[in-house]
Amino acid sequence: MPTVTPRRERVLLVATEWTARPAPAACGFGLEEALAELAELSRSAGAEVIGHVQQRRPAPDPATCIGPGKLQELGHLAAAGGADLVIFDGQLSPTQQRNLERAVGLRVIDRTQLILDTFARHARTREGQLQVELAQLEYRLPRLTGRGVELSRLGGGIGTRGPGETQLENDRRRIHQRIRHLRSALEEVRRQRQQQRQKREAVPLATAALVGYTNAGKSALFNRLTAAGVLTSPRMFATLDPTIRALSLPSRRRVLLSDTVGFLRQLPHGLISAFRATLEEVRRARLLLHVFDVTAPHREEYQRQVRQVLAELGVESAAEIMVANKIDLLPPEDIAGRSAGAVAVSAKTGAGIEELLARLDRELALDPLQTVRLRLPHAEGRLLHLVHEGGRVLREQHDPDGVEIEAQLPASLRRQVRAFEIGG
Ligand SMILES: Nc1nc2c(ncn2[C@@H]2O[C@H](COP(=O)(O)OP(=O)(O)O)[C@@H](O)[C@H]2O)c(=O)[nH]1
Ligand SMILES: [Mg+2]
Repeated sequence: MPTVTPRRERVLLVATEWTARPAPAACGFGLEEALAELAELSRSAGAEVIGHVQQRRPAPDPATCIGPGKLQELGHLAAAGGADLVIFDGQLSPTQQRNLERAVGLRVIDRTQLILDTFARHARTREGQLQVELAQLEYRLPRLTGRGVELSRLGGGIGTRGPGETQLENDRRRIHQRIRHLRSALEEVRRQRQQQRQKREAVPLATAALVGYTNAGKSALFNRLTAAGVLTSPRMFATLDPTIRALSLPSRRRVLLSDTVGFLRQLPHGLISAFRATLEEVRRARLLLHVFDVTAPHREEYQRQVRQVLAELGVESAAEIMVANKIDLLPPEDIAGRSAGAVAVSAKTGAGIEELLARLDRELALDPLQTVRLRLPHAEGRLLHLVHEGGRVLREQHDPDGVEIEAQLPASLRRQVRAFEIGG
């Protein structure tokens, strides 16, 4: 029997820019960048992009987001290209979404739904899966309600009102039930995660975190690196969390590597809190591997977005290694020009991985952990915070004048608190 591969969904993209609205601060995304990003996200969700429509206008149309002319253009494109789905950049109200679906005769979703779908597909931890489902349901609820309003307005038609409303009520009740269930399951998973972290932290190992814009290839690189670095004592670091692994560097030094998600501009609300938990690992990292896709036309813009997320997380002092990924997609003569200052690698072929491991080794050697005793006056709250954030506090004793601390600090951080060291 011939194997059947599911056909990829054919999608049309719509990017919009509202000229009467000031662009959100620090958002360097114009129409071009927004389209490129949307195309990448769509492909990552398994779709085939068959075309796009752009619209620049003072403000969105309340009923259909884009204007009537553009809507017609979209309809023609969809018919001509045999589209299955339309994806809008930005957010659609439930009403706009419904009106658009009716006008184009196709399913229409917005960037938030696309992102939720992508993350649902890629979520590897139980916590991630629960959180994404929760965000998806929360997104769906008001959209159900929207249809409820519409149905009751239609009212009267035989067989529409009663059963329609009942069905909606049932749907709503089921969703609320599921949401309650997900919330309590999440609480349990978080508790376990906290316990795991405490166990991990009992072993003083440096953590390196992979950061980088969505699709840069962090997870691919995570798999490549952890396959390359032989795990010495797996039982010791066994963890339920598949996004953290111990790996052993050429010097035999061991390091915990963590994969992350959530580096994306304008993240859907429900997901922000989800990623806070995962990004906690980033805040604890001594070293960041900032991965970018060398082939992405707007890679500098993506790097800025990543740095902005890092700044929001309060991560500013960790050392950073830039990693230019996907060099297998470039002709050899173009690689050096596009990866200046970065380690050039391919997670796919394994090219450059040895160099990356060696580089990691060197960076960690430059910043070894040292045990120190400090006495910080109360006025030095900022330094106390730094010590907690960047080091591992072994003992802490408060008295009326200040606080005495014994901690393991990276050498770089120790230099900042040298004035407060005491003998011991
Ligand atoms: N050609 C090529 N594709 C890659 C490479 N690394 C990752 N990819 C692809 O890029 C996409 C995003 O990778 P993923 O690891 O999920 O990115 P993440 O969002 O940063 O974790 C996937 O389709 C990968 O197969 C690489 O080195 N070369
Ligand atoms: Mg990933």
